[in-house]
Amino acid sequence: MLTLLTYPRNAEVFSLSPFCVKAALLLNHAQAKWQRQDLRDPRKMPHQKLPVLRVGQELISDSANIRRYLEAGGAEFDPGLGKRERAQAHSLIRMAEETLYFFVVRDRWDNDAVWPTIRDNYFQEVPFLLRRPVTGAIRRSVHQGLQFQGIGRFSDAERFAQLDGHLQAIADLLEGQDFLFGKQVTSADMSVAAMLQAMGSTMVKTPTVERITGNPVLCRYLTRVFDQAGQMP
Ligand SMILES: N[C@@H](CCC(=O)N[C@@H](CS)C(=O)NCC(=O)O)C(=O)O
Repeated sequence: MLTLLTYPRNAEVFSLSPFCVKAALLLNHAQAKWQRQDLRDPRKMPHQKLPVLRVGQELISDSANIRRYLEAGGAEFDPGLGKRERAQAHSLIRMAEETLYFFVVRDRWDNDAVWPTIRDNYFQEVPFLLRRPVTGAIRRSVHQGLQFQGIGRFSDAERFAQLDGHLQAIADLLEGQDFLFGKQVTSADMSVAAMLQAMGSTMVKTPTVERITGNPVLCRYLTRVFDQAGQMP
């Protein structure tokens, strides 16, 4: 039995982390037998990040490595896609994980309206009296990361203009079809849907959240991807 080491649930959502959700989608589509084990502190993990897949004594860190492991065992996440479409799927995955993801992080960590829920949810195991100083330092380092990545430097207006462009591009790709490459879920859907779901499920209804929950094309798409994936532990 494989074990996915994952951040805990966020209400109905499999995990607070979209990368853990992506890993769960990959495992379900590969029809693997797996279970979850929730962690809040990834510091003992190979990359100090989650998800991690435990296979016997081995720890496979990073959702892309988990994908490669499942493919080595025969899983096929892009059935029917040719070379050009596989390259396009690869680009969409990079857009999801290296662009959309940072909108989620910015909305959760660098937003005073959301921060108390992050502090008291992600860090509920830190004793109450230590929680503010410990989490304050972590929040400052995430803030610096967002400045370095660049998204932290945009005004709200600039950021929303960019986000609207990304979301419109996804909606345009979905026009007339169920999934990004047609009738079947592919690897690109697993990354894009995981990021959109995270963006729409931040614990406070921010303008970013409303851009997902108020968009019927994206909401229907998310329902299709998660319905196809089946039950997750
Ligand atoms: N490239 C990694 C990204 C995983 C990742 O960024 N995980 C975040 C949660 S969404 C994490 O564990 N962060 C902890 C940290 O950076 O300290 C993957 O695809 O699995």
